[in-house]
Amino acid sequence: MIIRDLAVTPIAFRDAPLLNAAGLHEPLALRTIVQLVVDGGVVGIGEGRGGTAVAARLEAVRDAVVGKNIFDLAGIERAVVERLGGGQDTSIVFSAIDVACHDAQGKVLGIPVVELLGGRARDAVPYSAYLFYKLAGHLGVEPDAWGEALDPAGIVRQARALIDRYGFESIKLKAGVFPPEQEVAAVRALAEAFPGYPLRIDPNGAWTVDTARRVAHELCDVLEYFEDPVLTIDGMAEVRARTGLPLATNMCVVAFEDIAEAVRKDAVQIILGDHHYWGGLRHTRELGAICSTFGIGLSMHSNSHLGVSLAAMTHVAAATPSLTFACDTHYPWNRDDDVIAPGAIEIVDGAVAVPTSPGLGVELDHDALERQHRVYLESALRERDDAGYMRRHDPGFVARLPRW
Ligand code: GKR
Ligand code: MG
Repeated sequence: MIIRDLAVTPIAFRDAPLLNAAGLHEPLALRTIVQLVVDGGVVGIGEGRGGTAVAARLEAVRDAVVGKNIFDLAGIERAVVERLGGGQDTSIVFSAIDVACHDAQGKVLGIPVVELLGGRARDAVPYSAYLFYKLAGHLGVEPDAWGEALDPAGIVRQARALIDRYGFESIKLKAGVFPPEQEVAAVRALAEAFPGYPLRIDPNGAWTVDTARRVAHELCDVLEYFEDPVLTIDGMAEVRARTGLPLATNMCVVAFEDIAEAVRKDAVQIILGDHHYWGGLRHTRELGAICSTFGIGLSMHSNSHLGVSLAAMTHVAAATPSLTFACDTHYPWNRDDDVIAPGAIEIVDGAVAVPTSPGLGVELDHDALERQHRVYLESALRERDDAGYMRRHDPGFVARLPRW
């Protein structure tokens, strides 16, 4: 089953004015859709990070990938690394191709991707309600239907809306936006409004060790885990030593070579894997095995994404026994502009049922793909710039970490 072509389609889709430590989400978010055309009319699809740089790197590896067999993932990875060099930018490119290869493999064999990854550890994958501080609407336009969330009452309202619609059973708050006391108050309000729900807070390294220690003291009775309170492995090790709270990261352990130091220093008790960064589905399964070896928990990070990624995340999470936490997803924020045919994948009772049809179990809606590609072409947006957009809202904003 030889790859005959690789089509790369950069897309843009609507996003809400969500706040984080780096700034403010722009009106459009970016992704890249890849289609691998294989012998016999099979087309494997993948979704990866957006922006011109990623699309250009994918274009740059096309001739290295064309002619390879979809089952030769190691050979395809070697060819991509030879062309681009190692490192995370290359992992990002390979992972989109890896997902498309898995989709094609499943279609050829008539089995879902989860079976290719070793079989299901679960039939449905739980996701968490991913809350953000949020402006009422994008700059210069009318408020949107989500409403404003700038204080504890707004955050509880947002949680209620997400839980009512999707049935989520755990909650994550993106923090690092307001002074920590305000964010502690928001988590306390969530604990009161949703008793017994596992809660997480993630300020993306916006706090010093002292601030993190203070927040840990205030929230230790309600947090399931504390995500990236500080930036570095050493900082995380210090917070862990001083608080005993389980710490999670998608910022200081982002590749296999970071794991040894984190283990040695007991800096991280949960790694947030993400196949888009960790080199695809197979390597994410391997991450699960390494985490189990060292007694580290595994959860899943997300970024603004659409349904091809949600399907891939669901298959790999279902095939990874050690992934025992509800995964993050931005899907509720972005799904209105999805490029997959509707009906194949849905969050119900806080979880996504693992698709049972061949491959990823989702198909591209080619009209929708063309529509979102046009949105990309007609927009000036080529790379994500949360800080730049934030400065249009607050000219004094400096994306400095740690901030408090
Ligand atoms: O979408 O603003 C966001 C998030 O902050 C995202 O960019 C992070 O990568 O969700 C992510 C995280 O957990 O750090
Ligand atoms: Mg995070």
